[in-house]
Amino acid sequence: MTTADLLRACGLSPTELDAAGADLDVHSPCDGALLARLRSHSEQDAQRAIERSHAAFLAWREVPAPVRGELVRLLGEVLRERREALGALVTLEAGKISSEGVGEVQEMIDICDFAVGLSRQLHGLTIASERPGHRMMETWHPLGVCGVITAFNFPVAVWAWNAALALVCGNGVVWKPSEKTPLCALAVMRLFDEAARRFALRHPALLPEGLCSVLVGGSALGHTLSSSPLVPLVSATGSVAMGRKVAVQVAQRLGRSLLELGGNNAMIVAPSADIELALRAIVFSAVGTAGQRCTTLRRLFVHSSIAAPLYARLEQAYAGLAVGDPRNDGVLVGPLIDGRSYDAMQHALRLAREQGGLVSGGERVIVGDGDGAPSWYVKPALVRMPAQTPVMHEETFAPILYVVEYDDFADAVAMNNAVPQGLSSAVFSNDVRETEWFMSARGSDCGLANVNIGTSGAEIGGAFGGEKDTGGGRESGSDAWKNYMRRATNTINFSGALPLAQGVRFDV
Ligand code: UN1
Repeated sequence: MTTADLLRACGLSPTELDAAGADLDVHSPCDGALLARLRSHSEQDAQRAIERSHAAFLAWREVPAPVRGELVRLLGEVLRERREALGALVTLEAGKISSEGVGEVQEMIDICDFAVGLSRQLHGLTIASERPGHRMMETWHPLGVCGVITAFNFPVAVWAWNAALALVCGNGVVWKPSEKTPLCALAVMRLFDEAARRFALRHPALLPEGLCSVLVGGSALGHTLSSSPLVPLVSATGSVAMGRKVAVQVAQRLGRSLLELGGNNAMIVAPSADIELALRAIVFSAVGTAGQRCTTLRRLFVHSSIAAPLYARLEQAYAGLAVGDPRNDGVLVGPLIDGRSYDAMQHALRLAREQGGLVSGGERVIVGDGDGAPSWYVKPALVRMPAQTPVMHEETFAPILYVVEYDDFADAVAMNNAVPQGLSSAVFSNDVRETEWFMSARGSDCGLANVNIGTSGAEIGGAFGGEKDTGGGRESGSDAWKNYMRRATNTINFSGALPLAQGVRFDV
C-alpha cells in the first residue's frame, strides 16, 4: 500500500493534509518524508471545543452508563475493523515496528472491552450509619470534560485508555496529541465519528455533537486545557517538565490532574534467574520501540556471579538486532522520533563515558536513500557502568541500557529506588525471598513491580502509572475509572427523628 492509500484508508483526505495557511509540517521518522502540512488550531478553537464538549457532557451524563458503554463497544468494533490500517499509520508517523503499531491498536480494543464491562459496574458503597433509621451510601457521578494530553510514543493507545473510561463514566474528552503525531489523532477521531454514527442509528438523539474532539498544535493548546475551569480533569502523558507545568496550572484552579510522566526503569537479575527468559525480557524492554517507551528498561543490575556470561550474551543479542525501516518484516528497531532525540542520546553517552562507562553501540545507522528530511536510526547502546552514576538518574528517551553489577540484593533494591522516577521495575529470580522482598513495602518503590517479566508491555487490566517524578497517576485497569468521576456521599434518614452525628444536642 502506498502512503497516499494508507492515509486515505485512515479517512484522511488530500485537501486536509495540505491545508491552506498550514503551519505544521508532519514528517515520517521512517524516511523523513513529508506526510502532511496541517493548520494548527487556535486558542479560540480550543475554547470552543471545550465549551462544545461541556454542553455535550450536560446531556451525556444523563444517558444510562450501560448505554454509554454501547458507544465504546462500537468504538471497539470499528477499531477491530481498522486495526491493520491504523497500526500502519502508527508505524508511519511514530516509527514503531509493524507489530508494535498494530499492538497499540489492540491495546485500544482491549481498553474498550474493559470499559464496556465497567459501564455496568460503576458502583459505590453502602455504609453503616451510626444513627438509627439512617443509611449512608456513596454514588459516582460523571465529572465533566476530560482534557487528554498525549505523547508521540503512544499516539493512539493513551487516548483510548483515557477516552474509553471517560466516555463510559459520562464525560466529554478534548484531546491534545503530540504535534509529532497529529495524523494518528485525526484518524482516531474519524473512527470515533464512525462509532458515533453507528450509535446514532441505534439510539437517535442520545449522543450530543462535540462530545469528543482533537486539537492539533503546540503547547499553548495544552495550556488552554490546563487552565480552563470547564475541564475538571487533565490527564497528561509526557515529560516530567511538561507534567510539572500542567500540574501547577491545574492546581492553581484546584482542578484534578492525572500524570503519567517519565520512567527510568530498572531490572535486577539475581543468581537464580532463568537467564534465557531474562535475556529475552531485557532485549524487548530495552530496545523495543527504539527505547522510546516510558516503561523502557534503562538500568540493569546483575549479580556479579553471573555478570560476565550474561553481558556476553547481551552483546551477542545486540549485535544481531535488525535496525531499519520499521515497515519491513524482520526489523526490530525502528528510528528515533527526530534529531533532538539523537542528540540527547549522544549527549547521554558522552556523559556515561566521562563517568567511567564502557559503551558499545549507540552509533547512527543510515537507512534508505535519504530522499526526504533526515531520519535518525541508531544501534542500541549497552553501557557497562562502574556504579550507578548521575547520568543514570536521568531518563534519556533512546535505547541506552546501563549495566551495573551488584553483590548484595539489598544494594540492588536500593539502586532501583535511588532515582527520581518511579514507574516500572522488575526482578528476575527464582528465590521466593528475593521476589517477595522486591514486591513488599521495603522493595521496589515503583507503581509497577514485576517478577520474571520485563518492565514494559503492561496489560490494560492493571492500574498503570508510577510514583515520585512519574506523577502518581493511575490509568487503564483496576479502579482507575474513579479518576474520571466525582464521588457523592449520601446520608438518608428514614426514621421519624433527627438525631445528630456524634451525639450533638441542638434542641430548637
Ligand atoms: C508508555 O510508554 O508511554 O507498558 C506507555 C507498556 C505499554 C504502555 C507504555 N502498555 O509498555
